[in-house]
Parts: sequence; C-alpha cells; structure tokens
Amino acid sequence: MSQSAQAAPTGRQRDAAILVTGAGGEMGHGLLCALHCAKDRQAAIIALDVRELAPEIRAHCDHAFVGDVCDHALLARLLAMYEIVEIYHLAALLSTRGEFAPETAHQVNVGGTLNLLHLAAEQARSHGRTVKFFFPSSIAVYGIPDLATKGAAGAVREDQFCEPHTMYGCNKLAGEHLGRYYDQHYRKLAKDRIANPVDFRSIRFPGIISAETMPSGGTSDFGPEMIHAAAAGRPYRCFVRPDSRIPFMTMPEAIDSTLRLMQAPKRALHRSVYNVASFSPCADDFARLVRGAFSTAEIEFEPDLGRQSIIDSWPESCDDSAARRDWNWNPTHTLEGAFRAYLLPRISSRYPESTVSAPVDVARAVDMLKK
Ligand code: AKB
Repeated sequence: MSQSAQAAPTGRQRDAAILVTGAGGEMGHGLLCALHCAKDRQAAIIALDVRELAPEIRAHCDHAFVGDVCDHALLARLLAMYEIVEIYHLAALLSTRGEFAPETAHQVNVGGTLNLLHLAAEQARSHGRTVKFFFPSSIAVYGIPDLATKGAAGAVREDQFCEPHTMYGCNKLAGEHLGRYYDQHYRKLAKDRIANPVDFRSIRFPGIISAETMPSGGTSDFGPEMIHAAAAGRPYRCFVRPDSRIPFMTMPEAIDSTLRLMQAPKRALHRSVYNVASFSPCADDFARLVRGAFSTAEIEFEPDLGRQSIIDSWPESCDDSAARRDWNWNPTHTLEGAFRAYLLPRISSRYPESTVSAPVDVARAVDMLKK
C-alpha cells in the first residue's frame, strides 16, 4: 500500500534508501525497474510522485509516497525516516507545459531541485557520507539563435549556446549549477561545513522514446507521439516541419547511460554535466519509418509556430566525446536499429485492441527510410 504524506514516522532505525522523485513519469518507469533488478543493491527503493503509482511501477519500490517536491514537511519526514544514500531527482515540468505556466515551472523545477539538494546535504551531515545525486538535464539548456547557426553548429559541446529559450531550459541550467555548487562549494564560509556532501552527476538528455509509455508536456514529444499514434491506429498531426532535426535516444539507452554515469568512479569524471548522443533524425525520417511499419498510418504536418521555435533553438546533435572518454558512454542504437530491435517489436503489443489491420513490417519500414 502506498504511504501518504500524512503517515506517521515509524520510529524504527533508519533504513538505507535510494530516493526516486517523479517516479511515476516516463523515466521513472524504466529506472525503477532497473534499480529493482540490480544484483548488488544494498538499499531500499523509495518513490515519490504527485500521483499514486501504477501497480506495475509500485511493485518495484519498497515504499511509495504521494506528494510534491516543494512540500518541505514531507521532505523533512523522509529525512527523518530514511538514511538516503542516493537520489534520482526526475520530477519536472517539461518544456511545452512550462511555457504555459513559467512561474510554476520555476517553482517545481528549480525550487524542487534546491529542496532535494538540501535534503541530500542534510542527509550527508546526519550519516557522514556523501549522497550521490542524479539530475536529468536536457538539450533544452541550449538556445541556438537561428536555423543557419543551428545547421553550421553541428554537434554542440557542453559549453556552447547555453542561452535557453524556454523556462524549462533555464530551470535545467539553474539545476546544473546548483548541483555543482552543492557538490563543490556548499556553505563555503560556515565553520561547521562538511566538504562535498553531494556527489552531483547530470546528463543532458535528448528527446527520449519509450515503447512502453507516452511522454506528455514536452516539445520532443512529436517523435514518440507519431509512433504511438500509428500503433494505436490513430491519425497524427505533427506540430513541427518535416525537416526539423533534434537528437533522440531510446528509453533503454537513457537508463543505461544514467546507471553508467552513476557507477563511474568519481576520479574518472572531469565534469558534472555530460552530453550523450545516439541518433538525430528529422521529423520526416520518423514519418517514413512509421508509414513503412504501419500501412494504415496517417501522418500530416501542421507546424505550430511556437513549438517549432523551441525545436529550432535546440541543436541537431550533441558532442558526447566527454561522456565516451570519462565513463565509456557508447550508444547502442541507430534510428533504424531502434525501430527494428526495440520500438516496433515492443510497441504493437502495447495496443492489442488497436484498429491497425496490417501487421508491423519492420523490413519495409527500414526500406522506406532508405528511399
Ligand atoms: C522536452 O521536450 O521538454 C523534453 C526534453 C527534451 O527535455 N523531452
């Protein structure tokens, strides 16, 4: 049974725990499964989300709390109840949603991150060990001024174009800096300061595509939405131009990169924030593959100027040489490989009652991309 924010403290000795916020979101789904299955796991998994977790996600957690990362009282209770050794802070309002309510996005994305970093530092003070902290950042931290510059820039490095055009991008950049501060400089002048209470590690993720879940509130959602709509037998209106190009990766790759970075020895890491890259299709590449795989797919392009401007400000691809060098990042999928080995075989089984008449034809899909 889920524990609510009102549950009384247990009073027992504190259990070592890994805390996952935003546990019910897309990434939480994959990450909780991977953490639960880890052979050498020594700590309980505790999940926090604003909504009750779906039973299949709840099954991967030892304890689950319904509540908000801005709720100080709830975080204080978690501090008292558990000896938190690792935090995966996934809770966030994404780029499209954030543009409708920028101040709320700031409160959740920056305020929530500050609260979790403070919780990590207080934990480190109470049990005397550094708390590992994972922060999923985003390609939204980049803000490229125009399409000509985007085309000329190619794969951007971590230190280029960090002038985001969205509140979400500003928030992620702020979160990266706060994390670095808690890791290296926290309470610099305090007499009772403890050095390096937080071991902060972050990845700037591209758009993520999962066969199991649908994203919501993001601007990279057109890729996964197109595939899920076709699998479900629904027509799809794509909100960006066919030539729009940003980087993507599959959910298994996103989870793999997270675990690799978290397992890397600290001495190997030369930065706290890393790009990762996998494949960089344009929206039309997606459409051709989807049409090839689902003969009934209906895809139209009807660009929304606002969302298009966000996609145009994000890079075509990212330079991930630092991640390759420091923690052996090595993507497994090309776009074709992702369709062939992961997306198409898994996605159709998610929509058993779909109206799609023709079976998925992976070979035809890949041929379509070559044309
Ligand atoms: C979004 O579109 O906001 C996210 C992201 C790229 O971080 N998926």
